[in-house]
Amino acid sequence: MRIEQIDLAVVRLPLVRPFQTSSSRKDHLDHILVRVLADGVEGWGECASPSDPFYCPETTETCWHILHDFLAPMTLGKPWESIEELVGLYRKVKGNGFARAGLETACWDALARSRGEPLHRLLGGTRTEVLSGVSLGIESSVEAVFANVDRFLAEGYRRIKLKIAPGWDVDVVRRVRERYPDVPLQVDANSAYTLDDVDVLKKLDDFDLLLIEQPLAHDDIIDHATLQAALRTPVCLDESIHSADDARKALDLNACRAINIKVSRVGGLLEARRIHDVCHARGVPVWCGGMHEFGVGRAANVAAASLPGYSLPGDVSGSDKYYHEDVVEPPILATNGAIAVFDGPGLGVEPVPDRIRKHTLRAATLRADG
Ligand code: OSB
Ligand code: MG
Repeated sequence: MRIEQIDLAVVRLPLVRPFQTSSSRKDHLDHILVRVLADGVEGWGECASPSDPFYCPETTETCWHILHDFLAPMTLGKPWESIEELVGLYRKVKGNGFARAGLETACWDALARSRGEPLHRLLGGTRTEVLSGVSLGIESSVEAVFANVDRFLAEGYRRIKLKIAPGWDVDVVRRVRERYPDVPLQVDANSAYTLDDVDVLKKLDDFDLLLIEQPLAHDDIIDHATLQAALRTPVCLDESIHSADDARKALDLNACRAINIKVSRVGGLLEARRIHDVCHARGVPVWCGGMHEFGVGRAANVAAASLPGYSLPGDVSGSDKYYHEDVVEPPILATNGAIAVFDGPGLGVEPVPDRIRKHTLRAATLRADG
């Protein structure tokens, strides 16, 4: 294949309800949609970076810069036969996983479409549906959390994840656990604690949690190993894992017992699959995380989560949890807490150009040969 053209668009969608984590609060999201044209076939990807550097170092603006000034010039007009070869064209680019994921996913989509095959088949997915949980933000009261839990359990979602932060942790989790004794429950701290907080974190052992996600620093695996040794609850890493090598090292150190694989965070589907493979070979459960992706990135997440090792329900919920109107058709929805894996070619959903245009803040087109 050979990429003839890359279109970038910063697209802003309002959120159905604001989302608050230990580090930021959002009422709309700006993601970059990437469209490649390769051998006359279109492919779509999404760069779902937050606009601020509070989850990880990347932002929408750094993604635009890396895509526009490095990834596009390094790939336009260059031949590649496989995604491994494509990624080799920009191997020199360090980090910047969200930016890389946007372009890489678009190339997977184009490759799959050029072969008339669904993306999950190219990846080696085995599941026909993926199990879906919800991630619930920090609220102004526990009652507001109860209302969210009630609503999403009624919709059939399989597990609840609560965002926690210092001051919004043990009491909230206790009250949720008391009210829902049997619900599969886990928590996500987005790196808001340190080893000084080990006594607080140990109290969470009482609530039969599936796991505690990224309690310590975003770039740490050493302190997490110390913490895991002190906890019964499995630690799950999110922010700290960017590659299969990171996953191998974290598992060798016993820094975690589960990994949240985000296609967006790890540079795309190829590295997501490699992380899956490392974990699967060791019997370590993985699940598919999300960054509130629009339909393009969400469809890529569904394809990733169709791999056999995704044994835990993920954060990939129906897009109606976040958006009134998504940018793709058909909309991605969960039924009884599961999302069907799409069987159309490529991502299996079609971006709707008019909707994308309506919400575009900035756009650029880059072509091979200038
Ligand atoms: O840590 O998993 C996270 C959203 C934004 C930033 C970080 C995270 C999240 C989520 C939402 O938990 C997952 C989703 O529903 O897409
Ligand atoms: Mg997380």
